[in-house]
Amino acid sequence: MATTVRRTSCNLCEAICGVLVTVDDGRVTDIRGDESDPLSRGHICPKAVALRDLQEDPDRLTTPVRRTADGWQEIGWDAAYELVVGKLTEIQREHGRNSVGVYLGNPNVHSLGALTHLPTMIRQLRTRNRFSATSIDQLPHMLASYLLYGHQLMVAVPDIDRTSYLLMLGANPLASNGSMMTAPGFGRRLKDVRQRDGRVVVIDPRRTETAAIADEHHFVRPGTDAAFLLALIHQVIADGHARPASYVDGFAAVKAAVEPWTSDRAAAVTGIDADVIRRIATEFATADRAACYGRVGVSTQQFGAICQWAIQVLNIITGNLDRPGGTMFPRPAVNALLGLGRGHLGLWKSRVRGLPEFGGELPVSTMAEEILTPGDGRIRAMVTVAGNPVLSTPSGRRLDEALDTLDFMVSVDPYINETTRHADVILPPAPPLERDHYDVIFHQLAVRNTARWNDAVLPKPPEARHDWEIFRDLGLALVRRTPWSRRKVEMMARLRMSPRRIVDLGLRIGPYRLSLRKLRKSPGGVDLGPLQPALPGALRGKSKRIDLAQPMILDDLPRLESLVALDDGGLLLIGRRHLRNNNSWMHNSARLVKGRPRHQLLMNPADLAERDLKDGQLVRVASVAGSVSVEVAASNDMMPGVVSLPHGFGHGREGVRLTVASQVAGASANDVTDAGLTDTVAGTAAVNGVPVTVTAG
Ligand SMILES: Nc1nc2c(c(=O)[nH]1)N[C@H]1C(S)=C(S)[C@@H](COP(=O)(O)OP(=O)(O)OC[C@H]3O[C@@H](n4cnc5c(=O)[nH]c(N)nc54)[C@H](O)[C@@H]3O)O[C@H]1N2
Ligand SMILES: Nc1nc2c(c(=O)[nH]1)N[C@H]1C(S)=C(S)[C@@H](COP(=O)(O)OP(=O)(O)OC[C@H]3O[C@@H](n4cnc5c(=O)[nH]c(N)nc54)[C@H](O)[C@@H]3O)O[C@H]1N2
Ligand code: SF4
Ligand SMILES: [Mo]
Repeated sequence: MATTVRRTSCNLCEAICGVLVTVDDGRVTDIRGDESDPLSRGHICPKAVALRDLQEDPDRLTTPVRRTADGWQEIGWDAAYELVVGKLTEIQREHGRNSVGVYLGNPNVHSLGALTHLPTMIRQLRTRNRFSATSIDQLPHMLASYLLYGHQLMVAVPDIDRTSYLLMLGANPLASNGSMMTAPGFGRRLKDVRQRDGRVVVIDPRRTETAAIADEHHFVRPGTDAAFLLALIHQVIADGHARPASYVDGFAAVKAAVEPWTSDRAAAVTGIDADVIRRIATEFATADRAACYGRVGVSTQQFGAICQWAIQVLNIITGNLDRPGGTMFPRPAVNALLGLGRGHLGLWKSRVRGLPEFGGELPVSTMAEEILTPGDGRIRAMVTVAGNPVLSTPSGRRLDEALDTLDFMVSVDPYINETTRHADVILPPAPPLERDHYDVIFHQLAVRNTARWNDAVLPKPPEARHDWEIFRDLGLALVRRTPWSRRKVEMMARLRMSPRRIVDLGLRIGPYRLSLRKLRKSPGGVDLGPLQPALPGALRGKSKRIDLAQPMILDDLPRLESLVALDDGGLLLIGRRHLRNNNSWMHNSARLVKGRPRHQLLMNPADLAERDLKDGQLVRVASVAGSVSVEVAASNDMMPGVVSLPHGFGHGREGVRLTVASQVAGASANDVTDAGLTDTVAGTAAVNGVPVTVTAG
């Protein structure tokens, strides 16, 4: 038997762990952590082994399929492209460019080929109805980066390996493995902070797995973190602890804006003791090196933009931005900022609700209404790529129905799931182990500068296509239909360049003058050292200054006045993640889904008792948008008045071809979340803090 051990990386989450894959006669027999990886140092989680399941899953599509009256029929690639491009151009010719909508899902940022070729392909559609997971995820981070640092992707990450005080809000890296900060082995890194006599403080409406290993955890009423953060800033300033750098403007305006937010007022709103708020403010401001970090729980809520701005302001005024152990800007070998514009907000608005675009995309919460509402500019065809918005976006049932009304839909996806079951054509890309990989995005967010290129572990069968080849061929077919222009030539050249060539170029013009040849000599990756201070030089604006006084945010602060009314005895729904789940997919791996069930609604025993409900019974969770029936589990880890339901469950709808997943219990949280509930600043979906009722049934 020919046994080889190949190095690659796991691309299933943002931790990008290095892995060793053993291949026996073309079959994967073992997957383990790579100790020599300079970033992940041997760490992996249970999901890594699922890379093998993805490879071998009999439900995974390997050729394009087309929906017919007699069910799905396999077709050739060229015929599929012709059908797709013909339909899309026909619909656009008849109804205008915006009649084609696009949804780009999460796994795209984990695929090299999607990053190099998908944006160029989508540009050829010239539609303003573009949506992605960004607006139900990290949009507020990108907005804060755009406003303060001049580029939507210039994200400051906590320098976790050197910090002595980490304040975390709305993040559970022990389940998620970290996000908007690539720090594989997050748990171990947290323990190291404490071993160095540092402190880890967690603010979360649930006592999470992360809270359990922190020094301190405080419940916070969902959606009220903004008040907590403003009170911290208030207190830091009142104590005379503010020391913004010389290149920071707008301090006076911030001081005035946080004036009303005393610790006492914030305590009444958040449920966190005023003394605790004051103490955290003092400890944070006087710690050697402190970093404040907030993730999904403080992004996908009604005040996400204020939260992410306030987190930056707290780091900035305490002198922790851009210093070791504070929050810092990575300097990756390929500068991802070059591949993406600086950002913009509100250049156009959504047709029905008038919500603003950000970076060229409209809020995903408007997608269903843009399909369903008659009139000029209505979406009549959809392109979805690596996404399952029926399960992943709010008011999912409505979207499910909306997709049914389309004239045409094409999905680039390896599975027939709750979303792609509506497609007319599905184009499946080759799986991760058959691809070359370089992490353009997550090196940009990593807590240490490293670089790693991986050749594909397994050969791709000749009849399969890489995702970049699919985007190249669709893109070229679309461009060919346009009249000659300089742009046309440029687009064709860009689409024809391979990901290898693009990464090689990026490495060569990058700060370390690497090349693909050099990187391939170290398949375990190269270490480029700890993060380094970079400001003000690295700021994107001409002035090289940071202006804290962003009108868009300051003008939004009065909306916080509504917070006082929240405490009405009702229940607020939040989400959660589990180590062995991955958003709406990977439930089709039997190895991953085994073990104790994880789909239940978690509820504090006092809230159960108040409603005469019993642990384990079926309950109905209802909001103004919809309801689901699901088992409830009593949990003392839940803040009273808050219930938690993970998203991405609720498989097995008609036509779905996910044999294992269809047997997984649970309901879709997004059948309850409400597309009408958004952070109005940039339209981010507020899937945390949704008012619900829970009754028997
Ligand atoms: N209620 C609630 N809803 C949420 C969240 C929440 O916290 N609460 N979280 C939100 C967040 S942060 C996100 S990012 C979204 C994620 O939601 P989506 O953007 O829908 O992403 P996934 O659920 O990861 O969808 C994965 C899809 O991509 C396909 N896929 C996997 N790998 C590839 C590939 O390499 N190529 C292609 N073409 N397809 C592939 C899978 O088959 C699957 O159909 O969900 C959001 N929804
Ligand atoms: N195993 C696994 N890993 C994943 C994913 C997955 O589905 N499974 N998804 C990946 C993706 S797409 C992303 S974006 C990241 C997300 O990474 P994280 O942000 O770490 O995601 P969560 O584990 O959902 O943690 C969010 C926390 O916010 C809390 N929360 C909810 N509402 C509020 C609130 O109002 N205030 C505060 N302070 N907290 C609140 C929740 O209780 C929860 O503990 O994870 C990634 N990693
Ligand atoms: S933490 Fe798990 S899923 Fe994430 S990259 Fe590492 S092995 Fe893959
Ligand atoms: Mo996400």
